[in-house]
Amino acid sequence: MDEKIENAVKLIKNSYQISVLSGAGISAESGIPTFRGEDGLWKNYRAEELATPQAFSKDPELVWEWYNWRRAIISSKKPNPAHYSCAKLEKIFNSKFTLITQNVDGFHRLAGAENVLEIHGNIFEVKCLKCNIIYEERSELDNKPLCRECDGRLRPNIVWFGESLDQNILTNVYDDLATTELLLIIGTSAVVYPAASFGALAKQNGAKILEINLTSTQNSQIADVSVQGKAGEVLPLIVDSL
Ligand code: BJW
Ligand code: ZN
Repeated sequence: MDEKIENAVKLIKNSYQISVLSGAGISAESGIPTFRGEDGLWKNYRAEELATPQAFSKDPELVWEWYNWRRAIISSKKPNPAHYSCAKLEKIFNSKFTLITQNVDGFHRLAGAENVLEIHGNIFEVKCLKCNIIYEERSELDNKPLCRECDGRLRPNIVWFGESLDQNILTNVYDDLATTELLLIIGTSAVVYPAASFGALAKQNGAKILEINLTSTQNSQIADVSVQGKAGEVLPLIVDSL
């Protein structure tokens, strides 16, 4: 076995409580475009230009067009071996396992994981700007969707730049990062805060860090083991050796 994989297996075996922080890279092999890098553009817009409350106020139909395009892609794809390996880890560690994801595609739950903290929301949920109701909406939407309760304007239930993350979810995240013994950081460029700081925080709190990514990131420097490769290939190798 590759030495890095062997070391990764050891890190997991030596832990009683583990956590995962995932980003867009874990869904890349499912065929979901990541945000940054070559496939991160949509009609020449960057995510930073569309995922803001200002962009939505200025041109809600454009922002909905982007989300409807992404909703359609995600609906037509499925979880990959990396998502299933995370669910397997939860089966092994039971209540001593937490999955923190920046992804809004819902693939971790679809693959069977239960203790999932979706810190940036879920693309299949909508929020009414008039009555504030949040509900799941999987059916196809037009670019000017209205609330089923009050006819108010809907937005995606997603955390945009400049918006606060849900306080209850954040409390759970920070509680977890205070006690976890190992944080697996999978497929995130670690440039968007606060998630970009979770690795360093866990490390300060005494956790070991295992990173899986195609390239190096700011987390590579603090990682105890950093494996460069595809999550859908590397993670099953590790988990199936436990
Ligand atoms: C693979 C792979 C394979 C590919 N296998 N790997 C402190 C300092 C500076 C700025 C701030 C700060 N605190 C807050 C801010 C402002 C801002 C921010 O961070 N800005 C930065 C850009 C500098 N943060 C916020 O506004 C957050 N709110 C907040 O903090 O509120 C309080 C506050 C507000 C204002 C000021 C101060 C405090 C909210 C952030 C919300 C982010 N939302 C988005 C879009 C909405 C979701 C959606 O529509 O889907 O979430 S942005 C977008 O980036 C999305 C992602 O979840 C997020 C992270 O991206 P991710 O997952 O890392 O993807 P990529 O594409 O960047 O990387 C993919 C990685 O995978 C790469 O590394 C590849 O190599 C790898 N890879 N294939 C393994 N097969
Ligand atoms: Zn409403």
